[in-house]
Formats: sequence, structure tokens, C-alpha cells
Amino acid sequence: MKKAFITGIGGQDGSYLTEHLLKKNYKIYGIIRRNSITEHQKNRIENIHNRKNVELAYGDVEDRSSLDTLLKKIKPNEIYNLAAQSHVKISFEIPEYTIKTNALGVFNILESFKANCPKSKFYQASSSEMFGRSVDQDGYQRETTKFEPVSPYGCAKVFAFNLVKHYRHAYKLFCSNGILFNHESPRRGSNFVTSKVIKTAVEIKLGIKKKLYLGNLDSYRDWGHSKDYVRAMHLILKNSNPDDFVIATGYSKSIRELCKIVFSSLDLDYKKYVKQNKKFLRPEELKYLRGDSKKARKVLKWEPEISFEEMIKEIKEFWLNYYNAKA
Ligand code: NAP
Ligand code: G4F
Repeated sequence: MKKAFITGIGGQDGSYLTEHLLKKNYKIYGIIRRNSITEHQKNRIENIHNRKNVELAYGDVEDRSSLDTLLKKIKPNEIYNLAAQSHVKISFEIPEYTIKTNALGVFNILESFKANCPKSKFYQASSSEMFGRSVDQDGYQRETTKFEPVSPYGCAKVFAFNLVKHYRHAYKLFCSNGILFNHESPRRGSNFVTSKVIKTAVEIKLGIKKKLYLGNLDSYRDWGHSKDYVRAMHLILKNSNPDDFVIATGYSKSIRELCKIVFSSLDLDYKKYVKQNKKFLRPEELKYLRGDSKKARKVLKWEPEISFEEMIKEIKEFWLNYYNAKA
């Protein structure tokens, strides 16, 4: 039975990746952080955390000792480093903390992997936020596009990306980067734009809220579904060589278009409800993302299976059911 070690197991991707690997007969080890409200520690993994093949331990990527203890004991076949302060806007507010987790945390886990289980395969959750203001002439970002990050989050992810490549070359370790574009699901935190728009539109429909306040409506994102993207993570580690792969749908929409689609699916006119509030603007904005994932499609035979429309519908149904159950 293969063993996978997952940091960030309690997050959106960590929870879907656990479900995906359990179906492939993996034994899963994950770290969770201590939270003063114990119930909050396992929110997204409520249905799986007490399964026979899932073992959780307290740990933190900023705590090298916890990583050493676990990796020495488990010696996993695969390590997925998904832990991060993953909110870009919040990274401007807590930059030092973000850099510690998203950059130095990756250094810690790479060092622990090198010292305790160098035969493992390592996946790093890199991000399209690393591209920042850089777009190729044809309007796409791909593995060869220059990184010009525009947030503390993006800068920290570039540091981590480079470190992973360095460890691959210097120490001949199997470590790969997945450069994932935005991906969403009902498990997405409700302060990310897709969840926020859909949740608030449902609340407006149900008479719970009157308006939706957003920041920049004119940025573009390439949105996929988390379930499709965790499949790609696994394929990246199954590849014969360690490498870096862009994972994206290749379609891009603005936040304004997202609002229009979501509100009109609830028979509402978004223009009546959506207002801008400066507090949601960022000191520097990443304006445009559209990924070219040809390499992953060719080498890994990866394809996204869930359409944007299906994903929006699933998230909308999640929030409608949530409020119906409360009523
Ligand atoms: P998420 O839902 O915010 O999950 C992040 C997880 O990391 C949470 O479980 C969090 O624990 C944990 N964590 C945070 N700091 C930690 C630390 N110091 N030590 C251990 N665990 C820590 O994010 P996601 O959407 O699943 O994303 C997973 C990874 O992919 C992240 O690295 C993110 O930056 C990256 N990424 C995401 C996207 C996307 O569109 N979703 C795109 C590209 C890259 P708590 O629950 O205790 O906070
Ligand atoms: O949903 P977002 O917060 O995602 P963002 O900043 O693109 O970051 C996500 O994707 C990255 C991959 O590219 C990941 F690495 C990262 O971890 C995270 O998962 O914002 C999307 C867009 C931005 O342009 C933002 O300015 O929506 C715009 N936006 C407009 N109003 C808003 C809001 N974003 C949020 N969160 N909240 C708003 O009120």
C-alpha cells in the first residue's frame, strides 16, 4: 500500500486529494494545525478523517521538528505540500506570516524530506499568482513565461518554486511544481471571489442580504474545479521525471462576467446588487490570467472534466442547500 503525506490536508485541495488517493488505495497521513476550537480543525475532512487509512497528526510547516518526527517515522512514497496562507489579499495584511509559511515553510519541508526520506516524491503547490504582471504575446501564461509577482503571496511562491527546482538539480531529489491556476469548489473558503459571489447572490435571492460588495471587477481569472486539479497533482508525481507543469482550463473570465452568470442563474440582475468597496481592492492587482496547459495534457494525459458552468451550479446548490437546511 502506497503512503502519501499531505500538508494542508484540511484545506480545499487537501480534502479532495485525500479522497482521490483513498480511491487509489493509498494510506494517507496528514498534518493539521492546532485550533482553539477543535471542531474547526477537521471541517472539510469530517467524512474521512476517521477512516481506517487516514492518520492525522498535529504539525506545522513552520515547525521543522514536527516534520522530522513524522517523515522519519512514515517514510511516505509521496509528499504533497499544500500548506499555505493561500489568500492573496490577506498576504498584503500579514506579509511576514505569509512569507514564513509559503516560502520558509517549503524550505523546512524540503530539508526534512532530504534528511529523512530522500527516496520520496515531492509535490509543491505552486501558483499562477507567480506570473503576476507577465503574459506571453498570445495572451497565455505557460511554463516558460517569466515570473513577475505582484503580491507577498506571489513573491513567496516564486521563492518556493525556485527552491524546489534547486533541490531537484542539486540533490537529485524527485521534486516537482504544479503551477495551478485558480480552482474552486463548494469547499472553497467563502472569502475567495467565486464562493463570495455565489454565496452572497444566494443570500440576496433568499432575502438575507441586500448587496454584494467587491473589489476589482475587471480582473480576469482562469477557473477550474479543485477535483480536476488534485488529479493533476497525483499525475505529476506519477510522471517518470520530476518536472514543472501548468494546470489550467485555457478559458478566462472577468469577475464582472462571473457576477452576471451567477446572478442571472438566480433570475437577478447583478447591476442592481453589486457595488464596489475600496476595502477589497489590492495595493497591486494581478489583472489577467489564462493558462496554457498543453504540456500537462500531452505528457500527463491530463484534461479537466468539470466545466465552469457545472462548477458554478455545484457551488450554488451547496449554498442553497446550506440555507434550506437552516430554515
Ligand atoms: P486552503 O483551502 O486555504 O488550504 C490551505 C491549508 O493549509 C489549510 O488546511 C491550512 O490550515 C493549511 N496551513 C496553512 N498554514 C499552515 C502551516 N503553517 N502549516 C501547516 N498547514 C498550514 O488552500 P487550497 O485552495 O486548498 O490550496 C492548496 C495549496 O495550493 C495552497 O498552497 C495554495 O497556495 C495553492 N494554490 C491554490 C490555488 C487555488 O486556486 N485554490 C491555486 C494555486 C495554488 P488551516 O485550515 O488550519 O488554516
Ligand atoms: O478569488 P481570489 O481571492 O483569488 P486570487 O487572488 O486569484 O488567488 C487565488 O488563486 C491563486 C492562483 O492564481 C492562488 F494561488 C491563491 O492561493 C488563490 O487561491 O480573487 C480573484 C480575483 C482578484 O482579481 C481579486 O482582486 O477577484 C478579485 N476580487 C474582486 N473583489 C475579489 C473581490 N477577490 C476577493 N477575494 N474578494 C473580493 O471581494
